[in-house]
Amino acid sequence: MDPNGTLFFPEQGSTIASEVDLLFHFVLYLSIFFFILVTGGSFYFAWRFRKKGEDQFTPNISHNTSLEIFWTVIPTILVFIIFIWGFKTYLKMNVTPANSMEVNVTAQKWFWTFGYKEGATTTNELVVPVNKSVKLLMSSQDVIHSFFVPAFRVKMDVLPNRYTSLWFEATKTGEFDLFCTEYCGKGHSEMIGKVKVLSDAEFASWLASSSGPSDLPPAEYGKELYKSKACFTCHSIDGTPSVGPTFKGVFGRTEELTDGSSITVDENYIRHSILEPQSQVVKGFQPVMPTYQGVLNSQQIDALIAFLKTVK
Ligand code: HEC
Ligand SMILES: [Cu+2]
Repeated sequence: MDPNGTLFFPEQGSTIASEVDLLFHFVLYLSIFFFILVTGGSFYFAWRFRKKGEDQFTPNISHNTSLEIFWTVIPTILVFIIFIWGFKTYLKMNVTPANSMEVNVTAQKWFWTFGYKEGATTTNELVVPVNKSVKLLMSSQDVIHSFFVPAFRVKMDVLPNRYTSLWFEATKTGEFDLFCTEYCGKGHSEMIGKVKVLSDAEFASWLASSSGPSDLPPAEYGKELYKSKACFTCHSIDGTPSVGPTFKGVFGRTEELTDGSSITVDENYIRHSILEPQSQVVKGFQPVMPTYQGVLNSQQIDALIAFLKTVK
């Protein structure tokens, strides 16, 4: 199997990938072999023993004990091989190595948030070191999502109200696709991210620089957050209508709310919209904005407000 991927498989990026592929190919080729043997045999015998004349009699064969034992024992052995092999691989994928680095994963409509115990949080980008086992402790804020990194051959449902976990060890640096594979509403197809695998040194410096406060000017930091915290998936900055109101000219705009009242967009309203989005819903929109409580700290909210003021 080519580690860079084939027509049918993405590249192999984790320790478990080649094992999963090997088992898959064993089952696949074994099935193809028996498919050809059985269908080919059926056609051959139908032709070989076709009726050749009116006075032909078929011998009365009721069974053949050694043949029956033969075609029972061989498949049983093969099924056992598949079971034991599959179970061993399954155990390996499910038992997290003790020295794993832990990352919290939060899924919500329609993005991923990753939390590191050093304080860094990222959105839609999981950053991990190479050659180190990583445990993901995952939960959802709303509906069922599913975490899938094809190159790592790992996939696990992410549920509300309970933790699920998975682990992997990346074997090469680079960027790998991350998908949500449980239909979770109309933004499901945009719930995509990246796993960025860095060398040990790069990871250490990334973690150090991402954990402290940012030294960018607030409006620029806010623009970065607009992209990295997935605001852009629902809010445009050029006036294009989307799932949420456009940010073009948002600051100072008068907004009609679903409860009939109207409000002028100011700092407090924006802060409120980010932390408690369901409490004031803009008329003409669905109440689908997720809360950013616990995702954004106050410095980040300040930066977003500064950025929104510049979007004209
Ligand atoms: C899943 C889609 C979605 C995401 C992601 C999202 N929003 Fe929203 N947002 C909405 C919707 C829908 C509304 C309108 C309904 C409402 O007011 O709750 C809204 C409303 C708002 C409003 C009020 C706008 C107005 O015109 O009154 C602000 C401010 C806002 N969002 C900021 C943000 C920020 C900042 C982010 C990123 C940190 C973000 N949103 C991420 C969907 C989203
Ligand atoms: Cu999802």
